[in-house]
Amino acid sequence: MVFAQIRIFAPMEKYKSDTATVVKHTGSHYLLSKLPEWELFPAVIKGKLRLKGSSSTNPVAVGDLVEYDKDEAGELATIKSILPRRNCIIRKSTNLSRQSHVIAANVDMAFLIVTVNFPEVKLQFVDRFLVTCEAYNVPVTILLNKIDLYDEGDMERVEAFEAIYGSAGYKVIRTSAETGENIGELKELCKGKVVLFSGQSGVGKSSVISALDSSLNLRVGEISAYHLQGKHTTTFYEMHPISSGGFVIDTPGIRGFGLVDVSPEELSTYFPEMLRIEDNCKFAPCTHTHEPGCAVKEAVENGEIAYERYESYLGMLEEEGKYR
Ligand SMILES: Nc1nc2c(ncn2[C@@H]2O[C@H](COP(=O)(O)OP(=O)(O)O)[C@@H](O)[C@H]2O)c(=O)[nH]1
Ligand SMILES: [Mg+2]
Ligand SMILES: [Zn+2]
Repeated sequence: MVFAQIRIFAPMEKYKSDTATVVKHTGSHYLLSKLPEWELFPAVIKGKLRLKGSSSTNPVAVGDLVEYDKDEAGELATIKSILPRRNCIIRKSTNLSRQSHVIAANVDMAFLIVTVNFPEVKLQFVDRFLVTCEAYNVPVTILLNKIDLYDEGDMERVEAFEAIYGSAGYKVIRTSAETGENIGELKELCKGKVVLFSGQSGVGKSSVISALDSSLNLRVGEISAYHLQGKHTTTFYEMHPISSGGFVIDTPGIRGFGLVDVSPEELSTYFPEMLRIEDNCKFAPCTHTHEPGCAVKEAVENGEIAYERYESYLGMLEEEGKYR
């Protein structure tokens, strides 16, 4: 134990290794920290630094592990390279746009927050987000928030939502940032991890994060990100440490969620409930649209696969085919 302490606090030891995680991006500057330590220092990028083959608007994203050099004074770091990503969350603002944006990299878990009312959930958004998580290797859990607000009719929709996504294979947790329902469980899930919170504007991302750690002072009811997008200003993402353990990334107002590099041929493999059974289709590859002996269509007909999910699949298949 004594050895462990000496190591952590020895000053020379601290900057010996030269990799750190990007925790914030503001314009031309980045803030880095050697997680799980939380000691921030500024960094810049000199020249052009691009990931091979990437058409992303941001070469370095929050969560990226980077190699850096420090200047003589040891104050400003220069990012030299980005280490290979374990995973990332990436989107296009519209299907037509060529450029993509990496929201975060190397996340241990994404929490997708939804509400069945205030605002009403858009399944298209949900399914596109989930497909991206599957395609880019990010484990995802759905939080059904504002559970304290719902009347009987809303609760029926809560149950329908849970049935659809539960049978697809996703964990759905009911939460309330207002009453604290299941916030304790959420704290446990965040411990020792870097987690991302995403979801439509107004579902309670900032509120849930504030419920995890009230000292974070995140602005609730913030709509400025929405206005900023309208003015073509970049929105910035930021990581925060939470007192019960772990690091969270809040994402401000995302309106659309366009898929990046998901081909029509592989799309169904990103629907876990389709992936599980598509070996049983008579034809391979099978688009699960018109082919005879299609196991996916059969499962939709007998209710094993939710019709809503199949409909989302068809919609994405058409969209992705159109803009290739
Ligand atoms: N009753 C209730 N209101 C909530 C809950 N979570 C968020 N809100 C409210 O919903 C609005 C939007 O919340 P905010 O956290 O800013 O949403 P964000 O846009 O996803 O970050 C605010 O007025 C919050 O007070 C909840 O669980 N219950
Ligand atoms: Mg917010
Ligand atoms: Zn099929």
